[in-house]
Amino acid sequence: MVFSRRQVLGGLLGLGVVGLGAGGVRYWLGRTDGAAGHDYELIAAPLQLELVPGHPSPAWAYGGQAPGLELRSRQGDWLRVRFINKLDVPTTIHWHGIRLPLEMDGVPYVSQLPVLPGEYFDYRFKTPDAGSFWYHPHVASGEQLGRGLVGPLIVEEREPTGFRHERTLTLKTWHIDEQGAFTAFSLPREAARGGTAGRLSTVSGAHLPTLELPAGQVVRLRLMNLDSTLTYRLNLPGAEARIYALDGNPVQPRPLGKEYWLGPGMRIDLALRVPAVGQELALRNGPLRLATLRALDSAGQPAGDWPSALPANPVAEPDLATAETLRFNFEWSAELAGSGANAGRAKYWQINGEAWDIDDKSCAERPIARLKLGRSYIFELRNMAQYQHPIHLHGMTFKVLSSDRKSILPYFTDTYLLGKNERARIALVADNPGVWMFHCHVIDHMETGLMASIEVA
Ligand SMILES: [Cu+2]
Repeated sequence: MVFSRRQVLGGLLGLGVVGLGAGGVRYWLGRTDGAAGHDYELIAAPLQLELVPGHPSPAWAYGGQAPGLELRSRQGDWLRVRFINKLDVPTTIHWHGIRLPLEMDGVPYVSQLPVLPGEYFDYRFKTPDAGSFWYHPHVASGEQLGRGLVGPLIVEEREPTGFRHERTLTLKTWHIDEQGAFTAFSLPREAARGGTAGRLSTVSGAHLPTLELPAGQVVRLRLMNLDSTLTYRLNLPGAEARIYALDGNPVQPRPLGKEYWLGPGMRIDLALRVPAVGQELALRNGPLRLATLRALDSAGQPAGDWPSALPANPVAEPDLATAETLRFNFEWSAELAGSGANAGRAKYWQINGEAWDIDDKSCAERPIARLKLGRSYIFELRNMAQYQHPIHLHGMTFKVLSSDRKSILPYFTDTYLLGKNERARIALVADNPGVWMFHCHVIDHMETGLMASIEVA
């Protein structure tokens, strides 16, 4: 594997995000090629974040925010991000859900070398699919995501959709105590179960915020679970809400229903009809309020209509008739942090009998499956334990076909929430060459074994 030469930062201190005001703007206008320059200068740096009033937390931020700056691209265009590491630890950026070349995928020692303190790395890739995506490191993920290195990436449709209003709502529950100090991102007894949960819920960086939305209008809510552990059982009691996209891929619009289980790394795009002026809705996780949505006077705008379905993304349709079936068992592992030859990190989880070791740089040289470029595959996923696993594949989008636990309307995604003891079938066309991570997005599970690589060649 050949890596790009390390790019060492010189004379760039003090620069912010080029040309951007707060909240991000459409930055792709007037841009035609990916050859030179960049659209964003994105800095990772420490930030004192006030999550608990009066008590700063020593967070890590992208673009001076945690969760990070919202990046925007347009379907089919290049996104060019100069990433500058001003932390005192190595890091990378992985672009969750984006189908891109391996060398832009942000996995240390697989797609690139870690970006060392003081260095920069130019990420440049086309964004083939429109939707709600996100970005985060793939190095020391428990701490780095835990301290706030997570951010939304919105890829806009090429043509206007029927939505006139939209809001991005990021969900993250922080591992901090009542004084704002960080608590353990991983506890062994939790890692071996559902993962170590945080304590303070936030929506777009604020605890229990009140968010104002235009009364009577239909608003696209991009809800993104950027948490390391929690599955949110999202519900909006009394609301008129319809699902328009799951994890960055459009679906036929349908009612939100009672609740939707949004696992770590997953996203859901809802159309919400905002009620009359002054009325409020509760965005909840099960019975727990996450945020209040308040309807604000929308200054005489005519009532909004439900937009038509979003245009499908150009994802190849797997050929089920010729597809080869591969089986993946997600299991508990008995291998605890040992001594002697087994010294090191505990491994509580494994895939087909193999536990990934995040400290072993050679793991990716032993892919758990080798796929032939251009062929279709069916993966049978089997969860052998009673904890759920949001299973994520890098580099390619897959189609969820069926489950033994619930009825599935087949849809394309990058992450599937595999429920306890569930069996599910997914399918894909192996159309992106490389060595791709296949892992659980409960970070505690990933860091204690539940990761593998899949080679496409
Ligand atoms: Cu898991």
